Amino acid sequence: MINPLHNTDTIVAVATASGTGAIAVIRLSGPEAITITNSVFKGKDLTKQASHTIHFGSIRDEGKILDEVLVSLFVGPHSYTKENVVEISCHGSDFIVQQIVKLLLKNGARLANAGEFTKRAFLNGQFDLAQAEAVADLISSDSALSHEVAMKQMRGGFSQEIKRLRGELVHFASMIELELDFGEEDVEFADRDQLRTLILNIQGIIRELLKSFELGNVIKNGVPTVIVGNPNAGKSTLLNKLLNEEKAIVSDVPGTTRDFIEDEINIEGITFRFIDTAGLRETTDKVEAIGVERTMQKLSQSSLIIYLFDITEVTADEVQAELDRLNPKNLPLIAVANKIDQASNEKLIAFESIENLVQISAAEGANLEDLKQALVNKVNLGKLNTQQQTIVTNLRHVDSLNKTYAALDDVLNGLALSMSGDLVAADIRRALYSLGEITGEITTDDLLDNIFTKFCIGK
Ligand SMILES: Nc1nc2c(ncn2[C@@H]2O[C@H](COP(=O)(O)OP(=O)(O)OP(=O)(O)O)[C@@H](O)[C@H]2O)c(=O)[nH]1
Ligand SMILES: [Mg+2]
Repeated sequence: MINPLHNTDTIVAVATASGTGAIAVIRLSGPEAITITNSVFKGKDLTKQASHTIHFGSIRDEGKILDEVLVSLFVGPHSYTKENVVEISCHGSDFIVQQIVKLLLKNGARLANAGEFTKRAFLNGQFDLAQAEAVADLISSDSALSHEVAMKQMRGGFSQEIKRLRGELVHFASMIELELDFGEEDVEFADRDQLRTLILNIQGIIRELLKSFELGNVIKNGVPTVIVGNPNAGKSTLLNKLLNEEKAIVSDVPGTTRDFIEDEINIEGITFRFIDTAGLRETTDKVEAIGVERTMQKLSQSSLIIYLFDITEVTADEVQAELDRLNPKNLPLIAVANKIDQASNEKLIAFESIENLVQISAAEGANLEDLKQALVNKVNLGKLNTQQQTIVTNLRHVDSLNKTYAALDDVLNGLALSMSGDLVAADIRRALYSLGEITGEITTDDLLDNIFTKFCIGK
């Protein structure tokens, strides 16, 4: 672990988004953060002020005033990075911001790399790796659920669970290793039955965590929902109605949509990524044929299918046959009858044989609420209790959990075969290693780079 106040450069970056806002915040971190700021600041002597105080003054470049600002001081280790941190709140003009940053660079700061503030916070022990990753998730959260899950992870919910599992394993690993110290003597400090029970227990918890990723992924990245059907069924009309925007071209010419068009909306806290596609039909038009091919591709990649048909054009039997043909993998599918504004009562009744059919008029926006409800029900977050349940949202964590699980399988095999203690201990160590990767007890430079370069500069 790096000693917080030693051997690091002082870094600077704009912490707010670029563009004109009322104010912008420039952040510095490092041993010289306060002295560098002080050298361009006219007001109180910042080096003599207490931590967690705010000071009004001006930033000057050789006597010329660049801006009037507020400077917030955080003296290490009582700061985000545990180093000295200064936040300069200036007026939100990109020009002013750039001038101030340049001035700070000239006075000894260096531009921060992507994620470097958060990386320093991690290296200085502010939080563990899973929590650092949650900071990025929190910043990009765009729905109630993704926010809740990221917040929980940032506050250490997931990390605690992993640390608890690790703690129990460490105990056994050290007991077994202790046995090895006794060499030839036939001692057994680690109760093999207890160890087996513990491992089965941990594997059960890992299985739950892995299962939660299905949901975690949906929460974080949205549910890819493809809208398919015959040409002219009203797919693009539906997309536009759902998005409340004229995103896709609508016309009475069959084969209007050729490339797929997608956008997201949030329904009851869940993000759905709707994908409008080219209508399915045999076609001699080269471009349209490519579109149809892409539809089939999107169909196989999506998590949820809306099969939309024009109720005035087809019979219930035809629809049923098409449903069976389109969805051999049995993905969650919602059948939707469109253009009910033009359908007779007999027609509507004839379709009652199709299970869970939603009937809408995309053009008039009728029954769209029913469709939204059906979408939410399909995703079935109803069972979810985000308060209690730990939800894995990160592919890197899934990978580590899988590796841990496999190593634990090896431990079980070793126990079943009464293998020698050193081999069993090695497998336990391997499981510990993979678990430790999640929270960052075990790290490599590559791993850290990989994680933090995905952050943007200023985080
Ligand atoms: N009466 C009625 N007409 C509709 C309804 N929904 C769509 N339409 C009309 O049906 C025609 C086709 O609509 P689109 O949304 O372009 O159909 P599409 O499924 O995207 O068609 P392709 O892109 O060619 O596959 C347009 O003239 C729409 O105005 C509806 O609910 N009722
Ligand atoms: Mg279309």
